Amino acid sequence: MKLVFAIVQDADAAHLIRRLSEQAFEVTKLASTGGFLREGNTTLLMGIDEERLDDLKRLVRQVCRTRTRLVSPGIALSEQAEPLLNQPIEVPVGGAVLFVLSIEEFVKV
Ligand code: 2BA
Repeated sequence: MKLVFAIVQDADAAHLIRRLSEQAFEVTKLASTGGFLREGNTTLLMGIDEERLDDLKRLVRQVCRTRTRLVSPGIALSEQAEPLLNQPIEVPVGGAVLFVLSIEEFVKV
Protein backbone atom coordinates (compact mmCIF):
# COMPACT_ATOMS: atom_id res chain seq x y z
CA MET A 1 0.00 0.00 0.00
CA LYS A 2 1.08 3.57 -0.68
CA LEU A 3 0.24 6.86 0.98
CA VAL A 4 0.12 9.74 -1.46
CA PHE A 5 0.32 13.35 -0.36
CA ALA A 6 -0.80 15.58 -3.22
CA ILE A 7 -0.32 19.33 -2.89
CA VAL A 8 -2.68 21.03 -5.33
CA GLN A 9 -3.92 24.52 -5.97
CA ASP A 10 -7.18 25.43 -4.25
CA ALA A 11 -8.69 26.19 -7.66
CA ASP A 12 -8.25 22.55 -8.71
CA ALA A 13 -9.11 20.87 -5.43
CA ALA A 14 -12.89 20.47 -5.67
CA HIS A 15 -12.76 19.17 -9.24
CA LEU A 16 -9.96 16.75 -8.39
CA ILE A 17 -11.72 15.40 -5.29
CA ARG A 18 -14.88 14.83 -7.32
CA ARG A 19 -12.98 12.93 -10.01
CA LEU A 20 -11.09 10.89 -7.39
CA SER A 21 -14.31 9.95 -5.63
CA GLU A 22 -15.87 8.90 -8.93
CA GLN A 23 -12.92 6.54 -9.37
CA ALA A 24 -13.33 5.19 -5.81
CA PHE A 25 -10.15 6.74 -4.41
CA GLU A 26 -10.52 7.58 -0.72
CA VAL A 27 -9.35 11.09 0.09
CA THR A 28 -8.72 13.29 3.10
CA LYS A 29 -8.48 17.00 2.38
CA LEU A 30 -6.26 19.28 4.45
CA ALA A 31 -5.99 23.03 4.23
CA SER A 32 -2.32 23.96 3.80
CA THR A 33 -0.14 26.94 2.99
CA GLY A 34 2.79 27.13 0.59
CA GLY A 35 5.98 28.28 2.24
CA PHE A 36 7.13 30.36 -0.72
CA LEU A 37 3.98 32.20 -1.82
CA ARG A 38 2.41 32.07 1.67
CA GLU A 39 -0.89 31.34 0.00
CA GLY A 40 -3.43 28.68 0.76
CA ASN A 41 -3.23 25.42 -1.10
CA THR A 42 -4.78 22.01 -0.55
CA THR A 43 -3.07 18.82 0.57
CA LEU A 44 -4.83 15.56 -0.20
CA LEU A 45 -4.01 12.35 1.66
CA MET A 46 -4.80 9.13 -0.15
CA GLY A 47 -4.13 5.57 0.89
CA ILE A 48 -4.13 3.43 -2.24
CA ASP A 49 -3.12 0.03 -3.56
CA GLU A 50 0.17 0.25 -5.41
CA GLU A 51 -1.43 -0.98 -8.66
CA ARG A 52 -3.60 2.13 -8.75
CA LEU A 53 -0.73 4.60 -8.45
CA ASP A 54 -0.43 5.20 -12.20
CA ASP A 55 -4.19 5.77 -12.51
CA LEU A 56 -4.02 8.27 -9.69
CA LYS A 57 -1.11 10.17 -11.25
CA ARG A 58 -2.89 10.24 -14.61
CA LEU A 59 -6.01 11.71 -13.03
CA VAL A 60 -4.07 14.37 -11.12
CA ARG A 61 -2.22 15.29 -14.32
CA GLN A 62 -5.52 15.66 -16.20
CA VAL A 63 -7.12 17.95 -13.63
CA CYS A 64 -4.37 20.07 -12.10
CA ARG A 65 -3.29 23.00 -14.22
CA THR A 66 -0.05 24.90 -14.22
CA ARG A 67 -0.63 28.56 -13.46
CA THR A 68 1.73 31.45 -12.98
CA ARG A 69 1.76 33.93 -10.12
CA LEU A 70 3.47 37.29 -10.10
CA VAL A 71 5.51 37.63 -6.95
CA SER A 72 6.44 41.04 -5.71
CA PRO A 73 9.81 41.01 -3.96
CA GLY A 74 8.37 43.40 -1.40
CA ILE A 75 6.01 40.66 -0.24
CA ALA A 76 7.22 37.11 -0.74
CA LEU A 77 10.93 37.69 -0.95
CA SER A 78 11.28 40.30 1.76
CA GLU A 79 12.44 37.85 4.39
CA GLN A 80 14.96 36.10 2.21
CA ALA A 81 18.62 36.63 2.92
CA GLU A 82 19.37 38.59 -0.25
CA PRO A 83 16.33 40.30 -1.73
CA LEU A 84 18.17 41.29 -4.88
CA LEU A 85 15.21 41.38 -7.23
CA ASN A 86 13.33 44.65 -7.61
CA GLN A 87 10.88 43.62 -10.32
CA PRO A 88 7.96 41.25 -9.84
CA ILE A 89 8.89 37.79 -11.01
CA GLU A 90 6.66 35.18 -12.57
CA VAL A 91 6.50 31.93 -10.65
CA PRO A 92 4.96 28.74 -12.06
CA VAL A 93 2.71 26.84 -9.66
CA GLY A 94 1.55 23.27 -10.16
CA GLY A 95 -0.01 21.18 -11.71
CA ALA A 96 0.59 19.24 -8.46
CA VAL A 97 3.34 18.03 -6.17
CA LEU A 98 3.09 14.38 -5.11
CA PHE A 99 4.89 12.55 -2.35
CA VAL A 100 4.48 8.76 -2.46
CA LEU A 101 5.31 6.81 0.70
CA SER A 102 5.28 3.07 1.37
CA ILE A 103 2.93 2.13 4.17
CA GLU A 104 3.85 -0.57 6.64
CA GLU A 105 0.36 -1.14 7.94
CA PHE A 106 -3.13 0.18 7.26
CA VAL A 107 -5.87 -0.63 9.74
CA LYS A 108 -9.36 0.58 10.42
CA VAL A 109 -10.39 -0.23 13.98
P1 2BA B 1 4.80 27.37 -2.46
O1 2BA B 1 5.86 27.02 -1.49
O2 2BA B 1 3.96 28.55 -2.17
O3 2BA B 1 5.49 27.50 -3.90
C1 2BA B 1 4.77 27.96 -5.03
C2 2BA B 1 5.64 27.89 -6.27
O4 2BA B 1 6.74 28.79 -6.12
C3 2BA B 1 6.26 26.52 -6.51
O5 2BA B 1 5.35 25.75 -7.26
C4 2BA B 1 7.55 26.85 -7.24
O6 2BA B 1 7.32 26.97 -8.65
C5 2BA B 1 7.90 28.23 -6.71
N1 2BA B 1 8.92 28.20 -5.66
C6 2BA B 1 8.86 27.57 -4.47
N2 2BA B 1 9.96 27.81 -3.74
C7 2BA B 1 10.74 28.60 -4.49
C8 2BA B 1 12.04 29.23 -4.30
N3 2BA B 1 12.73 29.05 -3.16
N4 2BA B 1 12.53 30.00 -5.32
C9 2BA B 1 11.83 30.19 -6.46
N5 2BA B 1 10.62 29.64 -6.70
C10 2BA B 1 10.08 28.85 -5.74
P2 2BA B 1 5.29 24.19 -7.07
O7 2BA B 1 6.65 23.58 -7.16
O8 2BA B 1 4.25 23.67 -8.01
O9 2BA B 1 4.82 23.95 -5.57
C11 2BA B 1 3.48 24.19 -5.16
C12 2BA B 1 3.37 24.01 -3.66
O10 2BA B 1 3.71 22.64 -3.34
C13 2BA B 1 4.33 24.84 -2.85
O11 2BA B 1 3.80 26.13 -2.63
C14 2BA B 1 4.46 24.03 -1.56
O12 2BA B 1 3.31 24.22 -0.75
C15 2BA B 1 4.41 22.61 -2.09
N6 2BA B 1 5.73 22.04 -2.32
C16 2BA B 1 6.43 22.08 -3.48
N7 2BA B 1 7.60 21.43 -3.35
C17 2BA B 1 7.64 20.98 -2.08
C18 2BA B 1 8.59 20.23 -1.32
N8 2BA B 1 9.77 19.78 -1.84
N9 2BA B 1 8.30 19.93 -0.03
C19 2BA B 1 7.13 20.36 0.52
N10 2BA B 1 6.17 21.06 -0.14
C20 2BA B 1 6.44 21.38 -1.43
